[in-house]
Amino acid sequence: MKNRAVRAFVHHWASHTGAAAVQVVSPADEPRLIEEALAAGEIQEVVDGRYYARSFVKDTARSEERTFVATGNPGDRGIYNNWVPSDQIRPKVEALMKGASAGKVMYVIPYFMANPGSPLAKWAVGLELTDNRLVVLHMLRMTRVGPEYLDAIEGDVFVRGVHVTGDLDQLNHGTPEDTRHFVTFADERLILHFGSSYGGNALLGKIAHGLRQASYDGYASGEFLAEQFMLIGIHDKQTGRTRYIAGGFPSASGKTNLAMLVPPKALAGRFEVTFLGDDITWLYVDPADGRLYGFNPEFGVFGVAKDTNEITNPNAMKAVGPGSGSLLTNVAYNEVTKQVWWEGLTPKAPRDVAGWRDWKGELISDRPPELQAGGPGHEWSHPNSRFTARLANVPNLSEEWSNPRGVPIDAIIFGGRVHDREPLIRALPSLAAGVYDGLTLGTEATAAAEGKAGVMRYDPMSMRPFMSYAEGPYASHWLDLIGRCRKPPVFAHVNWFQRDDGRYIWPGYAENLRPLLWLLDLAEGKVKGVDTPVGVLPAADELNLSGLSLAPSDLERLLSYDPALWREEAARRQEHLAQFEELPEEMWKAHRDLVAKLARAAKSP
Ligand code: SPV
Ligand code: MN
Repeated sequence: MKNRAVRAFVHHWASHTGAAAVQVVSPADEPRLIEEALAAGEIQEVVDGRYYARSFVKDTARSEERTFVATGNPGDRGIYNNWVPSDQIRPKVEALMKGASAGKVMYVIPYFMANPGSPLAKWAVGLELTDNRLVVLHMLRMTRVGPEYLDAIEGDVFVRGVHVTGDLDQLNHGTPEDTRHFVTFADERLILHFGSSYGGNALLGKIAHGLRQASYDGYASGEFLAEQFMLIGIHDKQTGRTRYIAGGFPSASGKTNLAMLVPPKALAGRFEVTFLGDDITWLYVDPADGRLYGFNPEFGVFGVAKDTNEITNPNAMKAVGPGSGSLLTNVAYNEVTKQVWWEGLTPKAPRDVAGWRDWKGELISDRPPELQAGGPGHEWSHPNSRFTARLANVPNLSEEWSNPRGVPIDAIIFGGRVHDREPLIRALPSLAAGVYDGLTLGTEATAAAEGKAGVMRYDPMSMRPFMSYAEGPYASHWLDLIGRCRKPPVFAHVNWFQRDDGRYIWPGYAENLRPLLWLLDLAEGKVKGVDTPVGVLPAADELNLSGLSLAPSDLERLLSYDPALWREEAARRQEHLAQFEELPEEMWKAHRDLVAKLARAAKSP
């Protein structure tokens, strides 16, 4: 690698971590690294050119408590970003990393979070140093890798990432002495992650650079937004047009399924959904046409395996299918047949348990007979088990995926899991109402996750775990940036999760295309909708329901709202918003508008 700043950085950290050797990675190294990882037992073969890995049992997900944003400016402290002063945390992380890669190879991964030629190219260049070969194999799928990306730059404008695995058995996970540290020094564009080799904790291009660092850069420069959004095209074969929707949904609430959607039979003749991204979108305004453009900075999909099957996500099944070279992590593995299984892949776990091991590596046949079929608390796979596939393997990948400019965004949607209050879809009448809706986005804690089941966890813009600066300025930046559009996108809130006594009222998955088509019709004035205090809802006859049988009472529930529940929600939002300093007045005004409309709605019969 030619860049002097790159060489200096590598020298410094190789010496600090005590690595035994340094290797620069390019895609040509993939076959060799696979061979080495197989030989070392780090991965195992899955039938037809795929690979299986297990992570350390206590290292299976992101850890929000151990993730920090550090800067030199106390004004960057927000409610959710876990801000710490850089000078306080830097010595701690550096001490933990000192000598911690002794005897290991330090892999140098030059990567790029955009398409070459992107107007945001300057923010997309990164360098990850890691002492873990499996992390390299993931990065080769999740990012564009190659020394040329860093050789092309002048000076030192690249994100510097150092990942040191540490002795995973000795990190005191979940105790007051927990030594894991995942720190983004946002004003220095430096990422130091110590103590995990899993997912976003270790693949630094993804959420550390792609979300935390990039959203800070976007704010500091005033030029862009980086959000945990999926990005799709909806192509209408009748008109020949494709319109684009970006959407924020909290982690693990169906973004990948939505982005890979195959239209239901009755709509498939006319519409096609094309995949741009399933987890991250960078957004900017092109002054040439005054439109908001978005692109996916990633090169692959790191998707939740649980419940992925031919019905919920047929395209994902193909993306991880034979010959795809995909990696599967923490699912169940059969060491005899070399097959994989996860909860929801089929209704029941394989009946013949011979050769099967659960995600911890334990033989299913060693379990007492009544626990061999799995079930709550005894799952074969981990709930955060994942597949890692290249975008090139996603069957509905958009032709525009490699367009350096990205795609013009027609609509922005937000959605969480809400069992009673949120209608199927409600369009929001203005930019301020849309940003307000994003800031008050919430999802109900499920029994499996943290928090009390059913209790609302607010997750602003679905960025709560990835916030890098304070929420007030964050809202201002949104208003400012999208306010520059001459043709701004429409905003809407969606909810696939309304329940009636536990039963989901809306079938979800492929059917989710229907409310999105309504939104696009509304944006073009083809339908009018029904004006309510919470936004514009579809009239029952405006939703294309052909081929779907839905009880009229269910449809009515999906397309209505309950003012009493919304008044309770408005009171919670008041508290939620009051935490944020320097919240722009437009947000309070949007909140007061909602409260006033709800009060009037309550008085009418
Ligand atoms: C998420 O948790 O939102 C992810 C997976 O996308 S990870 O990269 O591990 O954060
Ligand atoms: Mn995510």
